[in-house]
Formats: sequence, C-alpha cells, structure tokens
Amino acid sequence: MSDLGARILAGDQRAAARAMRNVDDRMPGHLELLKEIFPSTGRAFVVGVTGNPGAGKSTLTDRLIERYRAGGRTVGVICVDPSSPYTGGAILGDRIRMTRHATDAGVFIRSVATRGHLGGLSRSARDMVRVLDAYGCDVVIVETVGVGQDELEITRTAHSTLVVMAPGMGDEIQAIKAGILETADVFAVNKADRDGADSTMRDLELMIALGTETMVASGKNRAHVVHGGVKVDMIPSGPETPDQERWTPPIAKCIATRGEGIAELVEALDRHRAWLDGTQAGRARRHLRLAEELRESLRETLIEAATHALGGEIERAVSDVEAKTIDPYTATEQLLTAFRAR
Ligand SMILES: Nc1nc2c(ncn2[C@@H]2O[C@H](COP(=O)(O)OP(=O)(O)O)[C@@H](O)[C@H]2O)c(=O)[nH]1
Ligand SMILES: [Mg+2]
Repeated sequence: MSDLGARILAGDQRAAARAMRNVDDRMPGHLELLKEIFPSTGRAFVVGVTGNPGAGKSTLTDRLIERYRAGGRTVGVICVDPSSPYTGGAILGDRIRMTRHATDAGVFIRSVATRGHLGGLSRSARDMVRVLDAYGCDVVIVETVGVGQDELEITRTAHSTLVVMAPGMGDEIQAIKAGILETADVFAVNKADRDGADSTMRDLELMIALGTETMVASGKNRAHVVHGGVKVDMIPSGPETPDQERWTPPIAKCIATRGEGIAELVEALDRHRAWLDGTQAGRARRHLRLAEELRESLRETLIEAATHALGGEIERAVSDVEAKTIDPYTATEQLLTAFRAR
C-alpha cells in the first residue's frame, strides 16, 4: 500500500483531496492508487442529482448535506460541469451555496475539473466517488449542471438518481424527451412555494403511472438505451418482476430555500437504497451498472492501445478513405488486423 493510499484509508482529508486531483487529472500512478483503495470501497451511498439549471439542485444538495450531517452521516459532494470552461461560474456559484459547510470536517466538497478529456467525465466522477468512499464518506452526492446526455451518463455512476424539477420550467415535457423518466429513481418537485407546483406534481404522477403501465402492457421486460455503442438495460424490472419488487419513483415536494420536504426526500432515497440492496431487481441493476463500467473501461483501454500501436497508420487510412482508394469498413478491418498482429 502506498503512503497516499494508506492516508486516505486513515481518513486524512488532505490525502483524499490530493488523490482526487490526481484521479481527475489522470496523473501517472492514479490507476495504482485506485486499485489499492478499491477493496475499501462500496460502503458509501452515492446519490446523483440532476435537473435543469436553476431547478434548485445546489440548494437542495446543501439541505441534504445538512440533513445527513444532523443524522451523523459524513458527506462528500462532487460538482460536475461538462460544458465548462464557459460555465465555470456555475460551479463557483454551487460551491458558494454550500460554503456554510466548509468548516465542517464531516463534509467534503470538490469539483470535477473540466480539462476536456472526452467522455471521461463520468469516469472521473466515478473514480473520485471511489476516493471519497474509501476516505470514509457515508454519502456521496454528485451534482450535475443540466440534464443532457453527459449528465445522464454521469448520474448512472450513482446508486440513486434524484431528478429535480421546478414548476413552470417545462421540465415535465423535457423529461419525456430526454429519457429522464427512465433514469429517475426519486423525483423532487422543488420550489413548491411557487405557483404551479401542484400541477407539476400531478403531471409527474401521471407520467410515472403511464410509464410503468406502458412497459407492462407492451410486455417489455427491459427498456434499453444505447450506451457507448452498447445496448444496455435501463430498468431491470418488467412484467415478470414481482409487484413488490418493482420500484416506482416517489416524488418529494420541496422548498429547498426553507428546508421543507427534505426529510421526506432523504427517506425516499434511503428506501431506494434498501430496494437496491434488498431485492433481486435492485441487485440486478447494480450488477448491470458494473457491467457497463467494465465495458466502458475496456473500450477506452482498447482504443488507447490501438491508437498507440497503430500511430500514423490511422491517419494514413483516413487519407486513403478520403481519396476513395479504400472504403472505411475495409480500412477498419485492416487496422484491426494490423493491431492484432502487434
Ligand atoms: N422560490 C424558491 N426558490 C428556490 C428554491 N430552491 C432554490 N431556489 C432558488 O433558485 C435559484 C437556483 O438555485 P440553484 O440551487 O443554484 O439551482 P441549480 O442550478 O439547479 O443548482 C437560486 O436563486 C435559489 O435560491 C425554492 O424552493 N423556492
Ligand atoms: Mg447547481
């Protein structure tokens, strides 16, 4: 065990902070560190928080921290912003919203730096979560800035995904379009002090009910998404999942600015966690998520290895395809053959 690894496991905050930077920057040796700490991970409950900018994710996260702390749980927070550097201010704002916890040793807030590594944000987030897990956080919250594909992918690294909506933002419609309904484990209708919160609640309830019915009626055992080119199961439940095992996302009505509805939200998240641990369907989903990670990791490693081994051959193949002396399909096959021969 390295010195850094040992210090993280001993709960040294500065060591954890350094490790998170190393992991985010993919510094030499970061994989060795992740290998070392992996056996000590798996204890933390990881919550992904997503929803449109302005819905109140950071304010809610701040309240969640407060609630978890009151219950004696330590909390790590990772703020992820895939669209930076332009929206760097968003993260700054988020962190300012949570600064009142900065002096609490049981709270650890970090941002994922956005140095533009392609498709690597979810991996960075996942690996940083593991550092916080090994360090000893009971709960790790991963907050994204929006609800695009990148964000949905990031929340898939969490155990439970909380989707935050606010009245009057057209969130309900967007939820259908973006496939958020399938991703959400728990909903929060925030800003319940505003007009329209009740109708947002009703719309959402209806959509959840319809969504469940449609899946059952169509006899679909699983919903699928194409994830990194691989078709992946979204919800490991369906007609043959016993009723008591099927998870229906609860909706918590909140006023984050006043701290209202937070107890119910924490309770809903805890119930989802119990579902993941205590049911066949829940365990199947955890298995699925690990399978996804491994596939993604394999894909990334293979591409890196191939790029490294083939070097300029790839660029030459591009020129050949451009000149139409070869088609892209044959070119791919030839590159693969050349790679295998190395
Ligand atoms: N009226 C009202 N405003 C809220 C509530 N929760 C958050 N806000 C405000 O909404 C704005 C955006 O909140 P923020 O947490 O930064 O949203 P995020 O972009 O989703 O992280 C801030 O000005 C908050 O003070 C709420 O429950 N009611
Ligand atoms: Mg925010």
